[in-house]
Amino acid sequence: PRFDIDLLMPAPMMPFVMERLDQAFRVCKLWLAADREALLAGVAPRIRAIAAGGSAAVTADLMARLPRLECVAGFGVGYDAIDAAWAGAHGITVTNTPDVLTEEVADTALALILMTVRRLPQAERYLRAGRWLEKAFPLSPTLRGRTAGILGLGRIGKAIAQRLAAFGVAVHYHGRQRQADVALPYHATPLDLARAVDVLVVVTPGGPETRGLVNGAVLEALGSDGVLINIARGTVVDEDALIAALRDGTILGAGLDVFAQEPTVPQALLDLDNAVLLPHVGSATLHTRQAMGQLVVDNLLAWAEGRPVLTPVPETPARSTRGAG
Ligand code: 8YV
Repeated sequence: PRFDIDLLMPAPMMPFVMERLDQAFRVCKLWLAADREALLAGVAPRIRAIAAGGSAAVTADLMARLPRLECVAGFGVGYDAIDAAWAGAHGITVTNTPDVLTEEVADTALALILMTVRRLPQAERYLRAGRWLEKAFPLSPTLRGRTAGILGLGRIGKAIAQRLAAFGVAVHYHGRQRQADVALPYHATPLDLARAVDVLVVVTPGGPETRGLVNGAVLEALGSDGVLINIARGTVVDEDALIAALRDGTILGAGLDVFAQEPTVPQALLDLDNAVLLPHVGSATLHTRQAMGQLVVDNLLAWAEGRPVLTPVPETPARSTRGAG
């Protein structure tokens, strides 16, 4: 390899990412080991970087076992599986893959909104079941005249808002702070936002700060004509409260790309006809996943060459981006 650096890879990544990392580093592929614990104990003193693919958890416990760790490069814009606060406090750089997936995820969100409101998956199932031959598919609810609320108006939230505007849908938002340069109506709490809209789109980061933010009260405020869309993290929504709200008509429907315990989806959700369920495909195109994978590689190469990493997360202290030298 090009660098005299040991890199830990806890879970498999895209083949081209693994190839490029193999060319640059000595890569310890943890998932291949028969005895992971033994392998980890052996390499731990030498590991200086982690490439964290998929939902591989990079916990404080794991990082604390790696005394020379300097850089954790995550695949994905969301990095709730990485304890970035702990890393930041210990001078460890954490990177994610923002920007390159923004438009893709926003496209998925719009698709999910239309699928859910217009009941398009149900209509397709109806056709395939041969039921069209008997009678026309029942008339569906509409996007016309709706107001959407973006919960978390970051890069992806703004790309969704832009698309909704093109569809003639009014957009409001809630975030931790009102944004001075945003003209959209702001609501100080998720509850206030839910009261004002009938499509609630969850685009917040995951993690402890947003856990259960969309609870039973928020769903009740969204109302019986309301639609919940979640393309963020399953943890942001109280899944049990959502199931109850879908079942008893507290809300009209839900479009979900993310779940609390992926890839397990509760049977209660599978049983509900007013839920549209996708297997976490928000960014899942070859084009966008390649861009994300390349950004993981580029962040690690920048760090190894002593350059600033391209996309550090905010928890990363500035001084830790000095690189490996
Ligand atoms: C990926 C994501 O599916 O970027 C994110 O935060 O959730 C998705 O792009 C995820 O990184 C797991 O591979």
